[in-house]
Amino acid sequence: MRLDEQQLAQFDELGYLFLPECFPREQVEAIRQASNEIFREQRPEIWRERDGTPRTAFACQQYSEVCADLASDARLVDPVEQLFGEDVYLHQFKINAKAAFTGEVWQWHQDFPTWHKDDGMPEPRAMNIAVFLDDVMPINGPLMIVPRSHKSGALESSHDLQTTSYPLWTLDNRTVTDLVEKNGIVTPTGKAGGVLMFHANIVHGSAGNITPYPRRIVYLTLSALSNAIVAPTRPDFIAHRDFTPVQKHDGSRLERQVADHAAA
Ligand SMILES: O=C(O)CCC(=O)C(=O)O
Repeated sequence: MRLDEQQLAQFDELGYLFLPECFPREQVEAIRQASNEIFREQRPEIWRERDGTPRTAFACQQYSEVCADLASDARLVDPVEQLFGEDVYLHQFKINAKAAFTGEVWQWHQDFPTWHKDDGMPEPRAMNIAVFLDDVMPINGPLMIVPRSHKSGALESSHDLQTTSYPLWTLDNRTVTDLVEKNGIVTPTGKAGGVLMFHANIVHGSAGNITPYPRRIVYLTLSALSNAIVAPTRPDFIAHRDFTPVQKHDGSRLERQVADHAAA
């Protein structure tokens, strides 16, 4: 899937791009079912909210065939390779659960400062590309993005170990207020199967989910091959050490999974 000139210009200007309806319903259903099985597992790679609800399943492409297929799906890998102009490797793979009623916040942050400070990533030549597994609505904790904030570069951040169970380098309220006064906030929403990609320095976060509607999103963090991390402090399941280029394939592998599932 290649981005056209207009999409490239939008990404450059706003720092994010939402591509609705990239994955057909049956494929999203296959990933959603895989995620249900994953979130039932008891494993160290599954991060939990403070009340024990699953928050994030890291590195599940290492044990779920459906996720492995998704981690090398050209629909996700192509646009990132196009933007960086080189091959990419998988820095991180995760499913964020944002569970109904109990899913907690992601504080305001940029991704690159965490990758840089915790993993020794040299440059912001990596980015998240995400697939919505549920309909993402204004009410169930959509990602909130401050458009154009990537143009500010990496901002000062502090290590927040308290707000949620997951440590993150976060921005202070003054910084966020200034950026929001200039640029506003957008919440890309849409049906399951939509794809959202955003720049490593875009300011973003999400509120808690007190609705009965879960908001599961799969994130691939793809890094330019020339930008491999040099000083990882986090476990391998959060910051991968396999710097080989993603061997991408077209969506037929997921289609096959759907067919196998239907035949079973
Ligand atoms: O899933 C979310 O709501 C936010 C995730 C996020 O900000 C991140 O992984 O950097």
